Amino acid sequence: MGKFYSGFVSLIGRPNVGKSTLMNCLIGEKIAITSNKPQTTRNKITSILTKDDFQCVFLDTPGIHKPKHKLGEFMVRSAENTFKEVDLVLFWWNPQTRYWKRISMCWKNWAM
Ligand SMILES: Nc1nc2c(ncn2[C@@H]2O[C@H](COP(=O)(O)OP(=O)(O)OP(=O)(O)O)[C@@H](O)[C@H]2O)c(=O)[nH]1
Ligand SMILES: [Mg+2]
Repeated sequence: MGKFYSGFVSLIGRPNVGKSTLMNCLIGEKIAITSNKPQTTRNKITSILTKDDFQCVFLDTPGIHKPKHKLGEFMVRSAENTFKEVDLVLFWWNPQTRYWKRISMCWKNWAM
């Protein structure tokens, strides 16, 4: 029997960039709600892709935005919290934004 690989992958980015659509595509089923309205995903959604030689757990997350209320704060926090749970983060991001700098700093702290 060959090697079996497994890991956790978080999907992170601005609202409405296609995170949930990509996860559904990778899994081959409609697990997460998708729509053309930003902030459709309100909480972390987990799905598992199992193949003969690997298993991948995807974490779809709410879009990162500047929160205007408690629900928004919860959504952004639930996305950022996945950083601590995963082996890999897939980012949809403009690297010149301030948020990206903040994440790079957080990432360094977590990696130490
Ligand atoms: N043209 C195009 N549209 C896409 C693509 N992927 C997703 N969309 C559309 O973009 C919109 C948003 O898709 P979602 O998957 O809901 O986006 P999301 O990043 O999960 O959004 P939030 O949950 O609000 O953060 C939907 O109308 C999708 O049909 C793509 O690759 N190309
Ligand atoms: Mg979504």
